[in-house]
Amino acid sequence: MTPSADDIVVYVTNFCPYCTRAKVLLDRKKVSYKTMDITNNDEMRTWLMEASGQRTVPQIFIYGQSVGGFDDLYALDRAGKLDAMLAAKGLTLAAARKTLSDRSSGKFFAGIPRKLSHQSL
Ligand SMILES: N[C@@H](CCC(=O)N[C@@H](CS)C(=O)NCC(=O)O)C(=O)O
Repeated sequence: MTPSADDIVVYVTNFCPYCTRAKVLLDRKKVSYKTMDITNNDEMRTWLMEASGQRTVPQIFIYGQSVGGFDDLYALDRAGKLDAMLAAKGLTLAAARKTLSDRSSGKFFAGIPRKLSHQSL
């Protein structure tokens, strides 16, 4: 199935240790995500390079936003930003980052804007 901007997507190839590490990190977060194997798909590889600006795999997209490879995902987690991004379905990356800074202001509930909190995630 083709991923949409509502999905968390990990583009991978065969025999890719960094891909495995990215999936293990996301598994630990208990979020569902789609894995797209682009091993023999030159067209997708070309698209991915353009979309991510990087030529290695994995490439991770969180709700349509390119976050880079495993190192980038890990850095986001270490910086305490990944959980909010994963919870911020439907929001842009910028909004997800803002969510973190606004969390204590009362505008947000459980990491998502109150006005969206009635929607299922
Ligand atoms: N810093 C990158 C490293 C990714 C990486 O080196 N991936 C390997 C496969 S496991 C790759 O794409 N190698 C092909 C290349 O470097 O062109 C990350 O953390 O995702």
